[in-house]
Amino acid sequence: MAPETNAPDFMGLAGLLTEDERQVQAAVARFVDERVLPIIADCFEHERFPRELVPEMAALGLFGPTFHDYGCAGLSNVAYGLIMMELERGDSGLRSFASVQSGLVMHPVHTYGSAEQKQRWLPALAKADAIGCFGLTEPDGGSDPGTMKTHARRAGGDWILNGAKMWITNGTVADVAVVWARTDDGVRGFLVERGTPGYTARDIQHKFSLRASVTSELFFEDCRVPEESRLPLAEGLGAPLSCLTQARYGIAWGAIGAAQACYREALAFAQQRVLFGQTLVKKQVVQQRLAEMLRRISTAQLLAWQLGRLKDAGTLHHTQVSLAKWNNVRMALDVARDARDLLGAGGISVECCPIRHALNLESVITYEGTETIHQLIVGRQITGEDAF
Ligand code: TGC
Ligand code: FAD
Repeated sequence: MAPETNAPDFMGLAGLLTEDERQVQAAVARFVDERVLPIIADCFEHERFPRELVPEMAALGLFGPTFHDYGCAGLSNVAYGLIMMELERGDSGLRSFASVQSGLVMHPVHTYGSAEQKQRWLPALAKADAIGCFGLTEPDGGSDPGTMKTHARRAGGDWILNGAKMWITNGTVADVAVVWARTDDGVRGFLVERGTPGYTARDIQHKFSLRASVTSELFFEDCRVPEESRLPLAEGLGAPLSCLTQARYGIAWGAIGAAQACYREALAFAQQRVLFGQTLVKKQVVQQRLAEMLRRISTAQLLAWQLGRLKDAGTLHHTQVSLAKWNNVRMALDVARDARDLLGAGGISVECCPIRHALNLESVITYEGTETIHQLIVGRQITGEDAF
């Protein structure tokens, strides 16, 4: 059978999926085609997060889909990855929203929370009756969270938080913030509710990337939270870093969707653009560029799929996620930039998707560990030497 070159699925990823996984992917693809693509360029241009889509995403079961309890769907990790891939084919902003809600908020509550915290928050987060955000990065540097300044001190049975978090997705729309702070006993996590005295959030304006996503600063000034709001099982920096592994896993899949969208638009353009008496697809250099995009997308797909298999088997190591996040986001950014160039001048318009994806991917390659950080994580795994 001839390989599929339009989606593209050249190496037959679809054939490696279960029927359930294929159905999940098809449902999310339909949602993206019908509900996201018609509005997303306008949202990006006008710096608007399409919040009206969130209840529909919840109804599709896209939040916390791998959990088997609290009203979640109990899907495989491969299915979760496919969800991320389809959402990011729409826009990195929507995938970001889902990454944060599932990987950075539901995951820590599920893994490190008390029975009461889980009961209170997980069903609400799954239904998007509550929105969450994750505050780790600080104004003085995100790559080294071990040096965070935000701190929490005990005051009777409560905790008093002081500090600031920066570049926080969903910050001003969140009902609950997972906040990481230094204490006398090491790093601890707190669930801070919107409206708690001393906790404020403010949007970061003038972004030229992820314009269809809310990014905020969080401030804590003598913010008092009860001991019941501390995540009891989260002890040390390993807890927030384990959450990053979940989100990075989703990004390794998501970036493929962005690349697929760019490749398809470049291919369609090259098939109809006539220059020097021929369509662009008849030019050797153009074929080489399209083949290069396809090669890189195909290898990223297989990498992501194997990552999902390892995660489903419970044997995934976080350094493998680093390698895939680095590879797949770099791939997507390069594909988006090249697709933008193939479209010529029209490629700078928001009416064509590659410029939007390329600008978004400038954030994606920075957040959840910059490319350099992931190279150093893999380097440390190879050599045993810490070169941060
Ligand atoms: P290090 O000594 O390496 O680690 C401390 C402890 O944590 C363990 N660990 C991990 N566990 C699970 N998953 C991971 N990814 C882990 N990485 C490390 C480690 O084994 C150790 O455990 P133990 O028991 O031995 O204590 O800590 P370090 O201070 O040397 O830091 C290493 C480094 C640089 C890799 C880490 O700080 C890092 O990953 N920095 C990058 C920070 C980052 O990615 N921030 C992301 C913020 S959230 C975000 O960007 C959301 S974007 C959301 C969206 O919109 O999609
Ligand atoms: P820095 O850490 O200051 O890094 C600056 C440069 O130094 C980078 O090029 C980096 O690669 C390089 N560098 C760092 N360390 C080394 C080294 N050892 N050797 C050589 N070079 C090095 N954070 C959250 O906590 N929650 C969120 O929801 C969230 N959402 C985000 C949304 C967006 C749109 C963006 C852009 C960021 C978001 N972040 C979030 C923050 C993100 O995780 C950080 O931006 C990222 O971790 C990098 O931190 P930094 O920006 O402070 O850069």
